[in-house]
Amino acid sequence: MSAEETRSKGFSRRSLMTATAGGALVAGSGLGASLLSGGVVSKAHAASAKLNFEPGELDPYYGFWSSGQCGELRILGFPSMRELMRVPVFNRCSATGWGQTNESLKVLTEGLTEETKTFLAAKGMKTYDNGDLHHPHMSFTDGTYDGRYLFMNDKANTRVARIRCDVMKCDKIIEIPNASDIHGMRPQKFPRTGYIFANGEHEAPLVNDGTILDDPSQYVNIFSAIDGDEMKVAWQVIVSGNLDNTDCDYQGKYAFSSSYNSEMGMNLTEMTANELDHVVVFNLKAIEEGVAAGDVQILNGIPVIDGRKGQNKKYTRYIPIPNSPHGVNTAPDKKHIMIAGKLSPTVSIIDVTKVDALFEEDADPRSCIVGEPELGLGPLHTAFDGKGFAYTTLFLDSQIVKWDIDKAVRSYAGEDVDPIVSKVDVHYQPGHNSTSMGETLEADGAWLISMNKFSKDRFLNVGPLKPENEQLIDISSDEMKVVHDGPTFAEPHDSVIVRADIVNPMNVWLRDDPMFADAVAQAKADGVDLEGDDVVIEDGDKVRVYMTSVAPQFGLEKFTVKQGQEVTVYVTNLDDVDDVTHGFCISNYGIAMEVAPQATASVTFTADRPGVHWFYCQWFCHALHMEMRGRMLVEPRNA
Ligand code: K7E
Ligand code: CUA
Repeated sequence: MSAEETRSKGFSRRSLMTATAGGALVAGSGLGASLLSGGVVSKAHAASAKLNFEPGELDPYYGFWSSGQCGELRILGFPSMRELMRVPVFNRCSATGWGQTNESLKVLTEGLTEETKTFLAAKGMKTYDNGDLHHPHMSFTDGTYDGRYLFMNDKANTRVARIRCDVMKCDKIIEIPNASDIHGMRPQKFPRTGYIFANGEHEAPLVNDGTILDDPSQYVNIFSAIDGDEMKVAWQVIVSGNLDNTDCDYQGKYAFSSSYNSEMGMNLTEMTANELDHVVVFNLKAIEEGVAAGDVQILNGIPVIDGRKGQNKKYTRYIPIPNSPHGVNTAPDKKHIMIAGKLSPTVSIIDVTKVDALFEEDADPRSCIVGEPELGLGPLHTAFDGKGFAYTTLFLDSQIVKWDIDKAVRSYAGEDVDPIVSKVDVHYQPGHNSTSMGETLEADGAWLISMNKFSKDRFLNVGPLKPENEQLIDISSDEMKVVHDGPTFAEPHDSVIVRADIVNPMNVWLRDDPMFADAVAQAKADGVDLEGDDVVIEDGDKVRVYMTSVAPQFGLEKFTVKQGQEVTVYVTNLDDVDDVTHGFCISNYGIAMEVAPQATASVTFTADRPGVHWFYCQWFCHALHMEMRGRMLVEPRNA
């Protein structure tokens, strides 16, 4: 389905065009006139017509929302803004058992460094149970979303995660060694993803073992390229300055990271002293060649290249940018990259066709800047409509500014043109904004979401902690129109809006899914048929309980274990009907998990509390859902 058709189901531009061609139907009406002047307003009508959704009507887009310090990914129907699902990633989830089931613990632990595992084990923890998820982005093929994966960062504990879009579950989480606090993160756009580029935000000693402490001159920052298929760090680059956000070009040649605190200051005054900070350009081919040639140090198994300012190699270039730049956003024109000035009222426009020249000797590092429009106070992030316009959030002005990229370039070249098209007030203090398909070559210019940090008076008061406010803006005409306020809990930073036809999740699990391959292998070793047997296998101090579930019954009405035994319960949901998910919860044992149709889920715990403990289905599945229960009998140790 094309973007056009997706957006305008039921009110298609094509049928309008036909009507216009027919003439008399709309002659003289405002609609007819606007269509004749280019069809721009027809999109406004199409978009507005689809703002209100009838019950049961599906959205034309998926929204994938970060949740900041909640650590999960949220899926919305867009533009209705109906929250469809929460996918636990870096957080502990009470409903699904994420962080407790063996399947999720494998994902949460296998990518941690040995040092972190030791550190956590001393606290009795297997993994971190918090995260700070800022930037979700979908994998690309040839410059547009391909529906394979979503990738996201954890600023709190220096991790990058991947969600499989076929089941919408996280299947890989890796900690990034050598770096501190992954912030900006983007997948490679071309030819495919490929690399995931990840910025280490905070500077620290490269070997951070306490040998170097209060000596900032020895701190460094680390940029990482992760192989998104393998979920392994491919290489890293040491850079100067704190890395903030990142994006890459549509040629597959360069990545760009904004960098505040080029001063490498340790306090606010030091960090904001310079008028100019910089954007670091990473030359992917040169870095790959340097890694192949062995111009690296190997740290924690990763080849690390020195790309600091002043080294005279071909790996990086530093473009001076005013002032503490933040957002980095590549336009769908394949040519321009927008760097938001944050403390400067400007957005600096990099022309990617002029970046090759930066790597020649004695090149002026600002020769790739082709525009620097002054847009308003506190520019943070920029989105695009695919029609030559850019939309930048102004944090301090509480506005979105729509501006003309071509006019900004011409104005920088000396022509007397004003690039600003219009501004709209938002409520209040916007951070990221996203347009429908806006970070791809298929940007369709229908919608923009402004993700505002403060809601203040926009909703009923819920106490000192207020929700954020996300405002839906119709951008199909020059005048941007706020058409919906959406309160959100802490704290979506960023989002991507993906055409619904690109995303095709399954309705039930496949029995050979890798997510529960370990359970299948263990059952096989025990001679158990997961899809038929309900048995208890005692193996010394360990007990393995295999149980099927078909609404409204578990395969076992009771099982007996001894106090102190390590018990693993495997539940296989044999229902293969859409939406018949079961849960497995053992009361007063702190055990609960989700078992979706055709999945096997497992949980391991020590049966240290003797007595009768009911297990029950915690996912309402059937008229007899309350009856879906059984007993775990725990024999006292000395009985
Ligand atoms: Cu601007 Cu973490 Cu993307 Cu938030 S960052 S706003
Ligand atoms: Cu099974 Cu509720």
